[in-house]
Amino acid sequence: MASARLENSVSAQAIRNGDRRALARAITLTESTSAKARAASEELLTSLLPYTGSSIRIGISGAPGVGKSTLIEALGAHVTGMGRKLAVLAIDPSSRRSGGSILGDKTRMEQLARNPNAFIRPSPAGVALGGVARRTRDALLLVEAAGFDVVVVETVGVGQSETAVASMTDVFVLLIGPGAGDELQGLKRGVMELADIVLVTKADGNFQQAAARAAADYAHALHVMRPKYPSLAAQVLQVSVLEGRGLKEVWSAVHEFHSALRNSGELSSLRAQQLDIWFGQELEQILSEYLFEDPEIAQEAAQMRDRVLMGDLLPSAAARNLLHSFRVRTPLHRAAPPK
Ligand SMILES: Nc1nc2c(ncn2[C@@H]2O[C@H](COP(=O)(O)OP(=O)(O)OP(=O)(O)O)[C@@H](O)[C@H]2O)c(=O)[nH]1
Ligand SMILES: [Mg+2]
Repeated sequence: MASARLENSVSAQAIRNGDRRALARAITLTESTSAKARAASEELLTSLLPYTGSSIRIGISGAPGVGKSTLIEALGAHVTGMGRKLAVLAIDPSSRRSGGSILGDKTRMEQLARNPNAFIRPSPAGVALGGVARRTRDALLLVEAAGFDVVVVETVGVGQSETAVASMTDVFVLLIGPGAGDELQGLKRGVMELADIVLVTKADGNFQQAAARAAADYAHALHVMRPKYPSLAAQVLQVSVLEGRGLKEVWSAVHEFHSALRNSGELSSLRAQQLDIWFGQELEQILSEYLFEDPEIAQEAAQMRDRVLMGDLLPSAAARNLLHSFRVRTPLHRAAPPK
């Protein structure tokens, strides 16, 4: 089995040495659904945990075509040019494109893909958002242990994926197109509330005036919103990658925002909060995996669901009944994690 081979082949030391093949294999291991691979991956991550956490974790999101890949490519060249190492991970809701892959985006990330100080990892294909988020968190720890000190988690803005990205990054950058007056109407307030930096893209040529207007509109919208941090205001910037304007400022803004969070102690409370969310999600996820591993429980669950859908049974009562059956049927030793 491929996973058995993988388990033996990834050493924590190789990851710490920055061995890219080991890193890629370790990420593949976290994506495997086999119980053995998962145990191996958890063991690897546990031994690497002390070497994680020191990167600047940046979330980047925006509508399809807004300029995410173009910006990340340019930003990547800029930060690696300063001697940093940059990793790009993607959260791509799998429904959007089959095999959703930022690597497939050859035209705009190909330089970065060849850059020895950059590492690009596409989102695993065919997995629901919850699964992708879980694996991306693991991948984030792995790239940190491998010495990447700037990590970008990218997602296309289609709804919930922004929340997932914001729940695992330090600074959330929302990209907005220059024709944004109308977009502002359509944009969910919740997404705006996540933004630390709003970046109006393509502020060049014919778009320049529209971009300036959009920037003013967004600055106003942010101003009237409840701030995310009491002492640190979200900001709006304009960028043109095409004309090479505003890129340095974007990096400075991200870097300064991050430093401010760190100095005020808000970074450590943010990360603690994120770990809490992660823990809660894992509890729910693993609990339901245990439940459905038992075929009789799975069958009972299907029956309960039918009754719920018929309006015959309250969802909370059904869930409680099911957990009760599970507890009665499952001796504690069987509920131990698979070794
Ligand atoms: N004028 C102008 N066009 C840009 C700029 N940045 C990106 N574009 C163009 O916008 C289009 C989309 O850019 P991408 O970087 O692929 O956008 P994306 O957000 O990654 O798109 P998806 O991956 O499909 O969600 C491309 O045709 C780019 O050339 C810019 O600064 N100025
Ligand atoms: Mg793209």
